[in-house]
Amino acid sequence: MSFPILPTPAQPGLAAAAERPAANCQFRGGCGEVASPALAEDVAARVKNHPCYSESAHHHFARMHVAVAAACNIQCHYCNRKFDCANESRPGVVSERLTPAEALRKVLAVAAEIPQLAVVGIAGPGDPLANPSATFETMELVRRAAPDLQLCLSTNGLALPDHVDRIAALGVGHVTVTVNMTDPEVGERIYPWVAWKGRRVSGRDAARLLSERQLDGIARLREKKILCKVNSVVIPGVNDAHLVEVSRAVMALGAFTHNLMPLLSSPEHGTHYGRTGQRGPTRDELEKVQASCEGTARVMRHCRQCRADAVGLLGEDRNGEFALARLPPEPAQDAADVRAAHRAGVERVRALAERARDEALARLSGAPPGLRARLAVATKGGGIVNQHFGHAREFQVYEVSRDGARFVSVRKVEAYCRGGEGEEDVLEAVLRALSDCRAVLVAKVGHCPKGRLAAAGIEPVVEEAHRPIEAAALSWFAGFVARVEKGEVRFSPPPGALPEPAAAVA
Ligand code: CLF
Ligand code: SF4
Repeated sequence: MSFPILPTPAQPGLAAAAERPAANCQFRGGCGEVASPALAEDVAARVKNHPCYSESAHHHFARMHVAVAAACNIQCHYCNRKFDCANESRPGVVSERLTPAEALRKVLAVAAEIPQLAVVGIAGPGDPLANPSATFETMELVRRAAPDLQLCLSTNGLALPDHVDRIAALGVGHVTVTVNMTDPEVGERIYPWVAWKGRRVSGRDAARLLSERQLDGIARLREKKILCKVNSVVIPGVNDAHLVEVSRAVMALGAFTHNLMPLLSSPEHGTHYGRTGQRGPTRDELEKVQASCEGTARVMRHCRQCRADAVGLLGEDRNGEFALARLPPEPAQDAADVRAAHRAGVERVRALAERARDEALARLSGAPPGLRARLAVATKGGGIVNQHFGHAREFQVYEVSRDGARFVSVRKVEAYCRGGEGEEDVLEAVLRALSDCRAVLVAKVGHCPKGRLAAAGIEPVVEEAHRPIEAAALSWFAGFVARVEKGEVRFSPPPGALPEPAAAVA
């Protein structure tokens, strides 16, 4: 028996009310934000500083995961228990597992050092709800010690319906459920078994049970007004064509956003998929699946598939600085006032960035509507073009048009510059990673890579350095439009250009 899909309800917290669009901007969440209808005030307030629920927030706010949840209650073919939970982390051993008391010590130490910290999450290395005592005790301790930090957890959903009341009572505002299928025929190719009431259920029955529990849990989260993000691992040939159905089902139940992540699979991970040669999606395949879901869901595109012990802004991992052995013996003093000052500072920075974006958009009002281009940005945070090309370990790719700058994806790379020397093979890989981009906006770039980028048709741009990303992207685009109009450059649409924003979310 499959889980009954409820009639499509109004999206919790979504209001039809129009928010003032910026100049001619049609993306009401702000350029670069996921295309979506305007958010109700209470929902907007809950997502605006959460780095995973808001693309804009991930430039300014950090999260940390505390690895208190060791056990798991299901088996995924992309997971090897010696490694992290692949639902929320790239494969890699967590450095250390923590007790709730150790987790609190670590949270306070991180909070004292990283004023951007906004969220404490539990995402493994197993499943948080297969370890309810440790998970909830940790959350209680953090809630009492640092009430301004948002609590977040990520689960496979099997035990979710049993714990939603407790989650709500603890004030956990954000829950991620990994939903890879709603069709048990697909599911049996992903999950060999689930543990249920003291026995193992396998095959199609396991997938059916898991799916029913996941969907039931998502519906219950909605009843409690807890924001739910759904993660799906895109597995080519297994669930890639099915994920649009998943998207429809979870959005109908009230999920807030859908995060479609590539399968990470390699023989050395020791997973079933790794051993049997199941590959992950190519960049184009992933973007195609994301685009197919975009008509139904807010699609998250800035996920970094971080580890279950990650610390810092999404693009960085500072966990190594906070190993237990390096922490002060007593809990550090909390620095709530420093975090409050950071939040206030971010508000001022955002206001300035929005003004700069609106001015740039106004200058583009006469640009041809069909003209668009992709560009890459090197940033180390703050929403600014502020990273040296050779130091960048990732580039953020935007698609720009007269309507604004929309976030497309993150391209992870190795840093080109090592010890003052450029690595040729690394540069080749960077050029491949940015092959769909017309330009790369950086704080600085060396002479050699500058020439190689230009030869590859990717314009290295330093003139926009230290400006807010959206304004910088739009400003470069204004120059691009002028050159197209003069016939100096030929326009061709980016491969797999983003679809139009969803008119409404079901
Ligand atoms: Fe962590 Fe997940 Fe909460 Fe974020 S991560 S539990 S929602 S605080 Fe974020 Fe990391 Fe992607 Fe997860 S970037 S893997 S989506
Ligand atoms: Fe591994 Fe996470 Fe799947 Fe459990 S839910 S088997 S920890 S990937």
